[in-house]
Parts: sequence; C-alpha cells; structure tokens
Amino acid sequence: MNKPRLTYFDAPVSRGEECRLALHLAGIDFEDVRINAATWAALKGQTPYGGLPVLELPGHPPLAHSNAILVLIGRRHGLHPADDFEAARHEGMMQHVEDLRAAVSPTIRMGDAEKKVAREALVAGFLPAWASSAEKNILVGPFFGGAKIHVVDLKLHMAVRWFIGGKVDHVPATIFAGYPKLMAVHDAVRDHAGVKAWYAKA
Ligand SMILES: N[C@@H](CCC(=O)N[C@@H](CS)C(=O)NCC(=O)O)C(=O)O
Repeated sequence: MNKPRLTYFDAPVSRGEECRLALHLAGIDFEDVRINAATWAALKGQTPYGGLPVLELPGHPPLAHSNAILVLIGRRHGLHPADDFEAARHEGMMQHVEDLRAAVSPTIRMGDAEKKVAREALVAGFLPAWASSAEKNILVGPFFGGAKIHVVDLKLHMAVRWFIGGKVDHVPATIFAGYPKLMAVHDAVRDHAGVKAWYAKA
C-alpha cells in the first residue's frame, strides 16, 4: 500500500461516505475500496473492531470508528477546529449522530410489522428529541461551527440525508423540516463546491 486506503461497503451512504467526503475535501488521493457482503464476511474478523469504515495509512495499523477517522483527517487538513474546546464541541455533535444511528439501525433488520411499531415510536419520541438537541447546538450556521465546513458537517449531512430522501419506511421525509439550522447544515454541505465535485466524479 503506497497511498491511503478507505474500505467500506459499495454504497454512497453513512459512515463510509462521510469519510470518503472528508478525504476528498482534504485533497487526499486515496484508494476507495468498496466491498460486497461476501468479501465482508471474510474481512470482518481482520478489522480492528468488526465494523467499517477502516482507514489504512502507510506506516500505521488500520484505523476504525468513523469519528476517529474523521477527526484525524480533519485535524491534519483544516477540517476540524484547532481550538480544543471547539473541537470537543464538534466531537460531541459527532457522537450525537452516532447515537441516532444506534437508535435507528436495529430497526433495519426487523420484519415489517415490528419495524412499523419501532419506527413510529422513533418518530413520536426519539427523532424529534434528537433533532431538537442538534438544532440547539448549531450556532449561527450555515455550518455547525459557522461559515466554514468541518468534518462534523459531513456527518450531520449524511444523517439528515438518510431520512429526508423518503426511503426510510414509516418515517416521513419531512421529519426534520421543523429544524431550520439542521436543514441549513444539510443544504450547505450539499451545495459545497467540493462536495458537488465528489458527486460529479461518481
Ligand atoms: N462505531 C463504528 C460503527 C461501525 C459500524 O457498525 N459500521 C457498519 C456499517 S455503517 C458495519 O460495519 N456493519 C456491518 C457489521 O457490523 O457487520 C463507526 O463509527 O465506524
């Protein structure tokens, strides 16, 4: 391996896509390894924590957990705050996105009747509470920390995009419509020139 390698599933979603976007915005030439379920079955046991994404950098052991990957890329390439308190505030929001994934992911594997009940409960309680906390912690916008994009914004963008596409069964696509700062982060990332360039390439 002579250049950074990011391994994730073959889909432009979630933890893998936010890391791809961070590498792209950082201007890093990386190997974008996209694997299928059969490859994953063989690879899982060799990853640091049994999950993807995994980032490999020449001269280092493999690095896992999306937030660790994002913070490393962000720190090295001006996409994470230099101020340690502001950096920690960003990391708090990144954990908030992981909390959202932890609450919703178990419903993906449910049968439809059970899924409907679980998702309707999320729509009634967890999701608005999650969005309200996110909204409260975004300051002036349009990005989480103000005028400049950081890795936390990529993570928030992926989380919001997951729901507003209308493809999460039993969750209305308007679930975050009442949270203008959260939607502004989503829109600002979508409209960012570097992000557009990534999708133009795909
Ligand atoms: N805390 C880890 C979670 C990793 C994780 O669960 N990734 C999912 C994909 S988004 C995965 O690997 N699923 C397959 C599996 O657990 O076997 C992170 O932030 O990267």
